[in-house]
Amino acid sequence: MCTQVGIVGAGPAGLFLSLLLQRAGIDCVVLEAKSREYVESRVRAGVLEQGTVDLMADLGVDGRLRRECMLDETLDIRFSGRLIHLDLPALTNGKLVHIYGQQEVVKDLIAARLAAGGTLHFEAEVISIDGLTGDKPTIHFEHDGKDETLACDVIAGCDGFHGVCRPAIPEGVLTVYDREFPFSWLGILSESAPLAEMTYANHDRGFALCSRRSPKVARLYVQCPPGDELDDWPDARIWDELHVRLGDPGRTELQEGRIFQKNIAPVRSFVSAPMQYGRLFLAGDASHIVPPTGAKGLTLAVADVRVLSRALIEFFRAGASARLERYSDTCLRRIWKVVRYSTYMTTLLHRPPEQTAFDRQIQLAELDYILNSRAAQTTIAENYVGLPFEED
Ligand code: FAS
Ligand code: PHB
Repeated sequence: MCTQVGIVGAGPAGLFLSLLLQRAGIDCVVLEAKSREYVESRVRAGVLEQGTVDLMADLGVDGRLRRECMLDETLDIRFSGRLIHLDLPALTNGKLVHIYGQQEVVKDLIAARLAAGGTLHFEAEVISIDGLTGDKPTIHFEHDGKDETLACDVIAGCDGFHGVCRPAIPEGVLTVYDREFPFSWLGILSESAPLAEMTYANHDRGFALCSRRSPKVARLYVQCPPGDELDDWPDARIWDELHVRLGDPGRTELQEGRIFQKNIAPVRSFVSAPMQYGRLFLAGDASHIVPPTGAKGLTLAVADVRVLSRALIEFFRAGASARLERYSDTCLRRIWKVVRYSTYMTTLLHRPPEQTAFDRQIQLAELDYILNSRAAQTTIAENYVGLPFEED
């Protein structure tokens, strides 16, 4: 088998890239280790920046999103019995965010890829990649019980944080920047009406967040110790902590319901640079992880592949490699700004176990400053709705 671009991974990065290349007439093959059912049911992100929505529209895959998504025009932060209410359009000249589950985005992208006759193999686990410094790198994968090989001109490593592509880059090439926060996020989906606004809370007992997937499905998170497991968090304890941390001790505001999805995810910032090595180009979580506090992981994956697709189109059409050569630098400018914002919001809203009394006072002073400063609120709002895409 051979193709121009071998794409490892059918998450948002790999799927958006495949559609952008396919539209440009560039042959690509997507190899996904998991089943279609698995990737379409994996609950993760929920906030889409306008740039991502615009790209879906540009690709003609936004029909269901337009019908089913919710528009978020506000962002609330609760602390010490007080409320910071951000009116996003007022603070950002009319911008807002869309709420639409990542798994729904993935469904729409897969449907579009298959409808267009694009090659997308599920349960095709990439075992290794090699020949990266030549002009014909190779992907070795298992599919239908057979060992397969895919010869490529370029490999796009879109295989997430635990994939095989980043580790294929030799020792000494990558610089890794890593910060693991001393807490995790327990996330649930519940059959219950969410709060009216996207609501973050900084409480003495820790962080909490109330988002949503529909008017009848709430997406809720609580900060928990890094070693916790789901067994440590029976439903009753989750609701207790949500009511207290969201400032609803009387249990009159936040509606409870059947919890039908639970997961615990670590909170970390991770960036590996450069994002390319020979004919291998990393995109999305394969290269970077941002704390979910900023709701930016999916957005960053999309931003990477917008840059990569433009560079690959120039490379295959004109034989020019200037954009490809500066791919990593172009993406990292945005990545670090988003890591900065996500790290700031994580530090602002969480209660680390070793937090000193001094740090707690600084945190409360920062929240009080934001409450009374339009400039501070504008800064948060413009990052939350999304920075302009890097024009490379
Ligand atoms: P992905 O991890 O989505 O996709 C990589 C794909 O590669 C997967 O389908 C995987 O199966 C496949 N793969 C891996 N190894 C392979 C191999 N050897 N061969 C073939 N295929 C292979 N972001 C937010 O913005 N907001 C959130 O609330 C949020 N919550 C999250 C919760 C969790 C539990 C996790 C893990 C992440 C969360 N994120 C969130 C971040 C998340 O949305 C990612 O940023 C996003 O999925 C990145 O997309 P990709 O880069 O495509 O990586
Ligand atoms: C979500 O809806 O999943 C969500 C919203 C805001 C965040 C993180 C996740 O900061």
